Order: sequence, then C-alpha cells, then structure tokens
Amino acid sequence: MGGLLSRGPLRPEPRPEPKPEPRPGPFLPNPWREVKFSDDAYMKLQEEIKKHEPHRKAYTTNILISGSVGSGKSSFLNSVLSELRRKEFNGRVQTLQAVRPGAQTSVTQRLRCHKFIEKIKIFDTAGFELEKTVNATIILKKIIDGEVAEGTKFDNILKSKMEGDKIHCVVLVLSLHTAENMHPALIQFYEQFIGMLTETEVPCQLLVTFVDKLVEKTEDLKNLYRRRDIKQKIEMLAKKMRISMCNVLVVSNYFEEMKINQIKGTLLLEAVAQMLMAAKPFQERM
Ligand SMILES: Nc1nc2c(ncn2[C@@H]2O[C@H](COP(=O)(O)OP(=O)(O)O)[C@@H](O)[C@H]2O)c(=O)[nH]1
Ligand SMILES: [Mg+2]
Repeated sequence: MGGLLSRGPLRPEPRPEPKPEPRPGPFLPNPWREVKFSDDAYMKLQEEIKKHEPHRKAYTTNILISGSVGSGKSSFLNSVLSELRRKEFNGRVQTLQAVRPGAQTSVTQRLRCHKFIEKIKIFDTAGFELEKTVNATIILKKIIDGEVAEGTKFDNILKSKMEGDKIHCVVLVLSLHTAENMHPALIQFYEQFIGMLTETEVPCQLLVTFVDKLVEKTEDLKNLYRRRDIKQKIEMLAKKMRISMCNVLVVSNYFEEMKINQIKGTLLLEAVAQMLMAAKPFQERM
C-alpha cells in the first residue's frame, strides 16, 4: 500500500543556528512620560493653566519663545491661543500670527508680547534669525535680563536701555522633522546660548515640534511616548543641544486643522504647564 511517505537518504542533522537576538519592537514596554488623554485630564490642564499664579516675587510668569525660522514658533503660539481661549473662539484654530509655509524670513522684527491669560506673558522673537544675527546671544541675554521693552525693534536692542520684563523661562523651539540636518551655525549658536543660560541659571526647555510627521494619524499621538524610534530621535536632539530629557516638551501644532482636538490639545497644554512649573523655582530665587 502507498500512504507511507518515502524517505530520502539520511542527511546529517543540521547544526542549530545561533538564535538571533530578539529585535526590539516599535514600542517601549513603558512610556517615558505619563500623559493621560482623558476629558478629565484635559480639563484639569486647562484649569491649572488658567488659575496659574506666579511666585509672589513676580507679577506675571514671563516666558520667552525662541527658535530658528520655520521651527513652528508662530504655530505654537496660535495653537496655545486656540486652546486657552477655546470657548471664546468656539474651538476654532486661531491665527494670531501669519504662518507662511517655507518662509525664510519673517516680517516681524521686534520683541512681541502675548498675554493670552492674565498671569502669563509669552514673549516671542519672530523674525529673529538666530544663526545669522550678529550678537544674537548678547541680544537675547538683554531680553532675558528684562532690559528690553516690548515692541523694541531687534536692530535697536543693543542701544536700548528701557525697562522690560525679566524672563523666567526660555523655550527653544526645534522641529523634529529637520533635527537631523541642523545647520552647523545653528548648532553652534545653541551651544553658546544654552551655555549662557546655564551660567545665569535661567531655566531652559526644549520644545520639540512636528512630531506628527512620525505618526500616521492624530490618534497615534497617544502612543507618542511609547514609540522607540521617536524617543531615540528626541534623545539624539537633546544630546546635541545638551539639554536633559526631563526638560524636553513634545507637541504637534495645529497646522492644517480648523478645529482644536483633545489629543493635540493635551500635549500643547501639558507643554505650557511644564514651562510654568520650570519658571517657579527661578522666580523664587529672584
Ligand atoms: N506638520 C507640522 N507642521 C508644522 C508644525 N508647526 C508648524 N508647522 C508648519 O511649519 C511651517 C512654519 O511654521 P511657523 O509656525 O511659521 O514657524 P516659525 O517661523 O518658527 O514661526 C508652517 O507651514 C506651519 O504650518 C507641526 O507641529 N507639524
Ligand atoms: Mg513665525
């Protein structure tokens, strides 16, 4: 009868192959930062920021937003404004500042101040080309020390001796999308600038934008802190900037949407809450 499989000639047993190392999966076993994306967590963040009180030694908490052209500064300000005033604007994304895709230079060349809510002032250096401006670090130091009044043109800053607001926290904005090919002049500028901040003990936070470029859909941002590749990219960037990972904030700005959403909103508000927190010990030391 058939049915029996015919066996070929006996072959020597193959030597067992060394087992390959298990390849790390795309997700970390634990997220490197705990962020809750619930309605409750979002509302708590909204409240925490709106009720913010600076240390009694300061009237307002003053934050300076800086970064190279195209890093997402204007978009971040627009996004935060849309979040903090969401009731007033019916959840529609606002454009306080013109955002020009691929813009190499910006129109505004003066120190601007935004007071989205009572106790918080956000200063921005739109149009200030960090890596191209002579004496950029000196100019920024004057701003941080509170020697520059709001509205002063950058060209006049070195001459100005007006009273401004002392900065309690500096936020450097960097796009994750362009992190791998930062201009050497920009890296050199950041090294010098961060060195100056360390010396003067002004808290510095790194705001990483464009994280949406590494996910397929907004929903996937919920797993942002579990993604091994994203963590590696951010670690590399933080190392290059000599900023520790606990001083890194990660967001995706509103850039194409008409309405705000809770996932991006949570990350944006989380970043603002962290900036306010970083400013406190500095205000206490003033
Ligand atoms: N995908 C994506 N695009 C962004 C993000 N932030 C800003 N952009 C876009 O990048 C461009 C430059 O942004 P902008 O805010 O003007 O940069 P600024 O020069 O630093 O003020 C604009 O076209 C924005 O729509 C982000 O988080 N994700
Ligand atoms: Mg801008």
